[in-house]
Amino acid sequence: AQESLGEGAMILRGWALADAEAILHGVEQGLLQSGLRQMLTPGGRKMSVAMSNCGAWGWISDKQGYRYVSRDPETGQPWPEIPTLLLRMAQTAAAKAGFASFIPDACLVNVYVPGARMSLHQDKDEQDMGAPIVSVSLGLPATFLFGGAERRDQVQRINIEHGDVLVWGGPARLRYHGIAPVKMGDHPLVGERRLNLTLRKAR
Ligand code: MD3
Ligand code: FE
Repeated sequence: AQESLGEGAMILRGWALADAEAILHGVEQGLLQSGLRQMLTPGGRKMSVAMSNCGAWGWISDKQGYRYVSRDPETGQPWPEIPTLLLRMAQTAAAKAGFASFIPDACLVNVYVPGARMSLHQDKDEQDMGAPIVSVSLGLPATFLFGGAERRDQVQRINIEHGDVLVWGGPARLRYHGIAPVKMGDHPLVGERRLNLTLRKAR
């Protein structure tokens, strides 16, 4: 099933379900090399979401700001590779939403325990705003907050579940968005957490 959330935004419900276990395994292999960490905002506050990356470029936040870097600052090593199945799944999802030839070079791994949240923000650190972002959600459900082009714009609440894939491009690419505090629960495959994988073209 696919639903449009307005121009450029599409939800592919259950698109990742069949591959969820293999994708989770691939991502967890990478986390053995580049572990999860709670990054600091430029203002010096610890984020509630734990993060890591895979791909040629990884997104980081610290007191210096937000940016993409080719090495994990914790290890000094390159980030692990994007699991092949995840990469292919993101490309077919992007094509389905109308974005052919999407070549992600970055995948941010977000892990939410109950209570973790992501406040309303725009994704502006990528060089090519013509490329979409594909997001894959695994584990506990969440309420996705989808705003407009301005922070003050009204916010839609959208329930996102295990296996849902969302594609954001075109006019939706710079819309404000966030995640409401994740509720307690225990997912049979993923446990007491929510994973979100966002595939991006950073450079
Ligand atoms: C809409 N992550 O990592 S993914 C992020 O579930 C982020 O962890 C959330 O926002 C999460 O930056 C939401 C969905 C998403 C990602 C990028 C977008 C929605 C977007 C860019 C533009 C508009
Ligand atoms: Fe975002």
